Amino acid sequence: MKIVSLKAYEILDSRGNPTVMVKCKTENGVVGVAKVPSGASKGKNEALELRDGNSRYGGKGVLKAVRNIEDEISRTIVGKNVFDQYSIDRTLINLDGTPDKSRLGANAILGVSLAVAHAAANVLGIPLYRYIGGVSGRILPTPLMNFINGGAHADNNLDIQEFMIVPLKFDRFRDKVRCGSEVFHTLKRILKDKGLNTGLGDEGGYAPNLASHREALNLLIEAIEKAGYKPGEQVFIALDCAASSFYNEEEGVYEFEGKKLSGRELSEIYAEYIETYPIISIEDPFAEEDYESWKSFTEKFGKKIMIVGDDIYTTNPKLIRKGMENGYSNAVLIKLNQIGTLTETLEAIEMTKSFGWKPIISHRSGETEDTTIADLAVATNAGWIKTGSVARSERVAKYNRLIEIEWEMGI
Ligand code: 2PG
Ligand code: MG
Repeated sequence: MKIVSLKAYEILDSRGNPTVMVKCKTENGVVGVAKVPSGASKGKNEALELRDGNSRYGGKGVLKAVRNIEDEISRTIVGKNVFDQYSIDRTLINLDGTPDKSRLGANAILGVSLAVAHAAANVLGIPLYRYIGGVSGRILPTPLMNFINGGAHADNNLDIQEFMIVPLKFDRFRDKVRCGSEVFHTLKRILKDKGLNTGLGDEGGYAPNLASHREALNLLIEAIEKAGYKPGEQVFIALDCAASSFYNEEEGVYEFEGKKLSGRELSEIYAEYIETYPIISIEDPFAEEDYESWKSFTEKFGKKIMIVGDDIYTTNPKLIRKGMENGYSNAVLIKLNQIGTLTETLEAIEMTKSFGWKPIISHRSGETEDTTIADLAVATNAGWIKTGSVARSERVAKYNRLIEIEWEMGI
């Protein structure tokens, strides 16, 4: 089934910044649509998001990426078989010709790669998770729900970027969502009673100023309990420290809660958190270049919790392999736009699993209503998804899509 056209549009993401939308049309008139997300706390090795850099949208326009899709990429991809996903992705990578997809833009390339996959699924009349996962994609992921936002995602005083609850011990996905929603609303009441701000951050979690990171953890525990759930039995806690964002590269120290800390001192603080709270996962506990801290922390806690590499791997199979060889972590955050094509993302997931590590399929802080990651999580049996809070439609869209898939599967 031939691709007959690629159309691209400059649209907005959830932060009001421009991003890329792509429509791929096949010869029988079927269309596949994809909308590309965008991060705020980025790894240094991420594929490059092409921005115009002129006066429009404060330099963030994506008209160059749009033009690249409609000119050069269209000329190469139109006429190809929509089912040749691997070969289309390879063609895009070769056409770009740079290691970080900076010539055509990873936003342009990912938009096309995903629009092609959606078109292929639509031609077959099957959902995307079935197209990607075939009969083997069947596991609904456990969500890591970000209820307190800090770091680069909020204007408050929290260094740690994401405080998440993990409703784990429930049979069905929709029960995990219900638990999340109940805890979220209970947390709002608690914040209100304490006179704390209930405004939301970029990923839909609350973003109050707090006395310490421990206060954030205590608030989550209180909310879980007051909502009628048992922390440490049914509901757990996960953190994304995004530590590169509070790492002072020149001095080689972490600027955390107003102090300057070494990697070892920061590890000790995390160790205390792990002892006190039912933490099952810590993402980016250290800066992406602080390999020694990653390694010794994983040696100590790798058997007990998930230690998740995001900025350190950027969904890049080569970097994930290096992490495995050196024992940096035991889990990998998977973001389509860090690497830039669907098939490279699938390769990263496969590799992660082949080491016995856990993949966590993830949104970006700048999102759209696109729900590809929900289908991807089911298709690959990833087991985990991180897609923000239960408020704000760009986050909720993913939860709703997973609820729909669960019903469709008859679970
Ligand atoms: C992260 C992500 C998503 P951003 O650090 O894991 O939560 O944030 O998209 O800003 O990189
Ligand atoms: Mg992260």
